[in-house]
Amino acid sequence: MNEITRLAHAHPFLDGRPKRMLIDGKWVEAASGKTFETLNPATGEVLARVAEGDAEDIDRAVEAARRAFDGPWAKMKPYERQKLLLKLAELVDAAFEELAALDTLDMGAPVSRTGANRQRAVGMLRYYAGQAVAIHGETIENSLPGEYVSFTLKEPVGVVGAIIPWNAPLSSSIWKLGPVLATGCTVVLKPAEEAPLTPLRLGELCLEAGVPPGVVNVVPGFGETAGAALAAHRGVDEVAFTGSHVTGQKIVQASAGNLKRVSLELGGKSPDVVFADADLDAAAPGAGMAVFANSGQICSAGTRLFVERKVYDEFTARVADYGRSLKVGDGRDPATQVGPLVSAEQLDRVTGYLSIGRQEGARPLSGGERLTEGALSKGYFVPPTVFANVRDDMRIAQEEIFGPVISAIPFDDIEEVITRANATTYGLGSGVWTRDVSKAHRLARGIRAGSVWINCYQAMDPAVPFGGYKMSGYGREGGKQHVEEYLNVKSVWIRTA
Ligand code: TXE
Repeated sequence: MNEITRLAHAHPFLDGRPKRMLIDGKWVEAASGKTFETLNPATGEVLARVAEGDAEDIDRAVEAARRAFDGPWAKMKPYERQKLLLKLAELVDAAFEELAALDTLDMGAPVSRTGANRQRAVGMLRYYAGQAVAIHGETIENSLPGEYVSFTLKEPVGVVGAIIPWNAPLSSSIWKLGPVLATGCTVVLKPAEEAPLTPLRLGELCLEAGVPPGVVNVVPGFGETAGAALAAHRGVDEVAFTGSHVTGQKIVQASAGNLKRVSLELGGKSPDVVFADADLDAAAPGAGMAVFANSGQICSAGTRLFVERKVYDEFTARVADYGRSLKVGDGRDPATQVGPLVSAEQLDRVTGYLSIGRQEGARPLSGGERLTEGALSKGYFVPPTVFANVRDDMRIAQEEIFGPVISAIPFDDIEEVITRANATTYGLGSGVWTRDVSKAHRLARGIRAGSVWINCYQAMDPAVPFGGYKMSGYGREGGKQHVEEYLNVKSVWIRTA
């Protein structure tokens, strides 16, 4: 951790080198020559100026990705792609402290969080390295009269446009690059404008690992320009998007021009259900960190905290105490547990919801206001907040806040809480805290969401799929299913007699 803290104070990637974009294996300026600033959200200081890609750069990158896809890359054996992924895993492992420090600087997450992600980042690449040599079709018995053999081939979809958010730049980038490299696709990666630095550094590591020119392109820029151009581009075969549901809807519309494939990992308003019989000592910090981790900027955060009425007052007080016990501050301090929000815009959004919550009649048991003492005034800090007196129909119980804000709601019985937990347009994560295996099982089946965490929250592994129901999107990341998202199935028939 000390090494990450040291790097976060004097980062070699911020040495004044221009932050260009990666197209066709080369670092180039934007065609327009434009650049934009990326800031440290803990201090408001400018970290770097970054080349600002737009439609013309996206064109160049998509062309390069197409050439690469049609070139020698297509003929590379799975074993060679596996070797590349393993090499990249090795380089990410070696540069891990540096990458974690960049995440902390660019989006604010504390080093205690970014520094704990090594296994996730490196493990993901190793997992996809394994998947590279596990891709196979099937031989299928058919019932046609005569002699026919039928089998399937799995083929890479082609050029992927990957659009990622800012809340976990390192792992979001790897989650897109892993299956691309495993399957033999090529990619144009569009980082979020709030946090482009780690994806650019990862682009350098891809080149160092020997990824051929054009296979991985990284084009930073804004959503309405670079992102929209990528989503609409007719040379792109698939868009893999992570972000808000509103932008997800735009992407689906933009994709219609050439009916490209789309996978969407969108927001959530996930229920976290605490029964009175649960181990409350474990559930209080568990339910707290289900929202306070990463300052609430996690799509699957368990923000609707349903608590069985008989322990509601006691339990919400405990979660509020837990929230108050967390150290909020600059993520570079190893003692910090909750960093700033990513931007002034997110700060406005989250503090807006804090006011809405109060106006709606909710009562903050902890937090509830922006922090402005001393050095915190320069950054975008909101403390862990627990709202009590929340009703299901309040906006703070329905809309994604994306800040460290829990809306705590009482419930009386199991069937009722399942219905209420499902009364949302989203369906990404969910939690259940109980010692009763029957209740746990009933909720695991009853909740309409892509993940159900029982007596834990936010457990993730490269081998386990993650994704949404309803307006939290479609497609899965992680697991074998993720690799399938990047493959086409071709059926082959051979008449043998
Ligand atoms: O998201 P956007 P923003 C939610 C969260 C947050 C809200 C707004 O509630 O408060 O979204 O955040 C690119 N065509 N999540 O504005 O707009 C953009 O450049 C193509 C949940 O940051 O979805 C960035 O790279 N691309 C979430 C990416 O989309 C476009 C994570 C995400 O930005 C585009 C982030 C367009 N028209 C926010 N407009 C999660 N699921 O984890 C923007 N982009």
